[in-house]
Amino acid sequence: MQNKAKFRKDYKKPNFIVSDIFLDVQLDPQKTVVTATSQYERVNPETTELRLDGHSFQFSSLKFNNQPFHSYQQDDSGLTLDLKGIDATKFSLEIVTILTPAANTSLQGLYQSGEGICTQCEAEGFRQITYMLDRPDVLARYTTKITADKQKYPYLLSNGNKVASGDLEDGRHWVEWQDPFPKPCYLFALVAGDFDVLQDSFTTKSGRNVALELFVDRGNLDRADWAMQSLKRAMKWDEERFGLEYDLDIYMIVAVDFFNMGAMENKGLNIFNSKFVLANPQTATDEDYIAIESVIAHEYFHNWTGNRITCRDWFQLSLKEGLTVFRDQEFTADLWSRAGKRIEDVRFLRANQFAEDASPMSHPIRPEKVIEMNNFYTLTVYEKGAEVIRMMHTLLGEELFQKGMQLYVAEQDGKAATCDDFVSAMQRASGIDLSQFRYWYSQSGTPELTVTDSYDEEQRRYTLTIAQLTPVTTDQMEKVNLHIPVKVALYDQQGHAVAAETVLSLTQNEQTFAFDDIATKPVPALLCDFSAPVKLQYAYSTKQMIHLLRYAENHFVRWDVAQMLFAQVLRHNVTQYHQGKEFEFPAEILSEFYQLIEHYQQESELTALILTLPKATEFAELFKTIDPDAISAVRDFMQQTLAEQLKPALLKAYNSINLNQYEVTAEHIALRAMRNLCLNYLAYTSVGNTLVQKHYEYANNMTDTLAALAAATKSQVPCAEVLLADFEAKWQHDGLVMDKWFALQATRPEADVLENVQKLMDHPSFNFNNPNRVRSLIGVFANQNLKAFHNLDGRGYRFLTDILIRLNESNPQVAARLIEPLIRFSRYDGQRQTLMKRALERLNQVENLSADLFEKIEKALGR
Ligand code: B3K
Ligand code: ZN
Repeated sequence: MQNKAKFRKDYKKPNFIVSDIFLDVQLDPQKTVVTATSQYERVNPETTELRLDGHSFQFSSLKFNNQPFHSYQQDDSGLTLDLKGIDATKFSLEIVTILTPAANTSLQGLYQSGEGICTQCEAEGFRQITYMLDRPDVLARYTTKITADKQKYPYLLSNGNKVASGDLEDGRHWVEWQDPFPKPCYLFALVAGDFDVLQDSFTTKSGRNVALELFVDRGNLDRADWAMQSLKRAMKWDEERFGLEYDLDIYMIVAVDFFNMGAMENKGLNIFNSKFVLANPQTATDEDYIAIESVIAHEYFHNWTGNRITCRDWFQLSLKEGLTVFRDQEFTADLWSRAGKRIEDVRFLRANQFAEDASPMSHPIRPEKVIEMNNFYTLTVYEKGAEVIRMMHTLLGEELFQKGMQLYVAEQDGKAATCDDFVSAMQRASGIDLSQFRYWYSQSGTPELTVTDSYDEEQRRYTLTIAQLTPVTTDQMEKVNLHIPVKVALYDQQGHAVAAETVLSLTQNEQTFAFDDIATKPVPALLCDFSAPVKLQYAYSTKQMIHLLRYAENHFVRWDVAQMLFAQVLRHNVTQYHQGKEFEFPAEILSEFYQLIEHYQQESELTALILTLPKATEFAELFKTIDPDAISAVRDFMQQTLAEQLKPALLKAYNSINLNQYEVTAEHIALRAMRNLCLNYLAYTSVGNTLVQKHYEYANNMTDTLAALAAATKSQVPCAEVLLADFEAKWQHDGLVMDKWFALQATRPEADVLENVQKLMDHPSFNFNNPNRVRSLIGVFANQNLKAFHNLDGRGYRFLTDILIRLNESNPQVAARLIEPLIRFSRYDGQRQTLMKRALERLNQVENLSADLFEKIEKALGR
């Protein structure tokens, strides 16, 4: 029953709609009583049956128009009401359910987090609270009355505006909330707890005053400021760049410790994983600061792209997620550095989304078939979805894109829309034909572009021939040609741009583009700014790559050719490894890097990004069949060689950077990144131990502390143990900070790293029911420690399987995320494949296998 697939093509309009819901919640962690009184309307007069979704609670009673009603059938996923012979045009249902939030470890529906109680309803969690038409195209107005113990839960929150409150004689109190905006039930939220509150306000461009409230656990106010400032920046930016203004009188954010993902955009009441709220210089790194700002913005931006305009059905998820990721990426780019943001996003996409698209989970950004919706909050729907929006932006330009946005908002406000509605608005507003472009929504897989060129001296003509091919994926055997924007520029031998950046529209299988009036054979900069989420093949010589590294105006291009240089060294040496030959590192590349460091002051952010050696897992994506041992050995060699050969320049740069005061500014972040990049390499040289120890000792912020600790553990300098112990002693009371320590432990290069990880599961700061801890220790081990997890003794696989069996019971959603490295077995050699498949078979035998795990195992084993 629960493992039944749903198909996009089967979408049907609802037979009934709900206009209003009154929720009376008598809250208690052991026994919560929910009385839901809803106004239904039948919109399909033919129907005599009302099917409601609901499970995981105790069903107490049902009334139809205030009368007890018994004409229903209950099963393990819902309730079917038989309305034959009854006037059911308009009616009310009163449903009473009983819940136990304290026992709900799935962290969906209503659950206890720490001392508080909160909800998570997206995608289908509301049905764990009461019976409901739990689908995003049923929009209702909510009134929520919460009653609970006043001392334990002084704050009782829900969506919308507070309309009434009062005290009861038994020590309980109640608050009533009303949300004037009709919404799908996945946007419902409720929070009860004792918090410290940071209050602020924002005046919208039309002059309305919005109260801003940020709720954090008591004692955490000193870590709340950055999130609040971020919110205000996001509100302002959305008005300026997209013309979109906030609509309610109050905006609340609550930080909780137990949360399955990053955050949730519930109308007027965002609930956040505390990881994406809490920050001060002592506890958060520069990276954390930027991530917090971006998630705060992302959830805020959903108020328009997600809440005001929601999805017709869950297959359309990218309508709100792809678009909102695009919006948060643009926000960060506008506020910080456009090139830096682009580089980080592309690095992430290539290492993770490309891998997903080459896995059994491959699916289009608008999936066709789903068993467990939570499995489709993927990098494909989110990140590739954002790339698809970005390509439209590239094809239309900012002005026409904004025109398209305005049309989309005007047409769809207050409705549940589809991806087609969005593209259609873009096409009509711009007059640009997007008919072929739409295939990006239905086709999975990473397209491959093969580029060849020729130069005709006599005609002074340079031609680029670009061919496209999307290799078949597990979900889709037939592929079509896509409309791909390819941004290119041409450089002459002196490094001058002889053809400025221009967007070529590739629509056919193979196309030739000519550039006239080109005096000498140029070097092409291809896919500038990563204008499309594709893999690119062009036979660059080392000389050409170095030329672009030096002269390209586009910072992304410069970073990208450095990636190609690293890839070239890696590939060559993996072959050497397999042939038992010595490793080599071309001197011309080393000297180019040396020069870059010498001149880092011109562009410290870019230099640090260029010289960051890709992680083993990033390198792995360059291969069809991954050899973890070879990749790790070569990467170690590259790290060591770069460290030794660049040492004088690294030391000089390191010593030239002195930041006394910690400031979260673009300039300081870039300089810290550069200094810590130097430290990271220098740790592998003779000065390593002393330098790392000093760096740790003098650090006045978490960015530097963690940089020292990471450098120490990765390079295995003698002081590593002492520093790890010092950090542990200092932070063991704080799970969020300890996550950084757990993650470092999980990626240690020592041979006994797995035993260590297993031991750490008993650490007082570890908690198996907290997804952040599980991800930091176990997730990082399985996903980032390429060598140890894939050890041929098979212990890494067995360990993960044991964990997954436990999580299948306690938190299937987290289990389904964690299983990813196992289902990707086809990327490894036969021996590892056998071991990994054995692990999956074992999981498959588990009784009560959740839909979440079932769906992925089924796909992986090809059933
Ligand atoms: N919309 C939520 C994600 C919900 C995930 C449900 N499994 C957060 C976001 O994307 O903003
Ligand atoms: Zn989102």
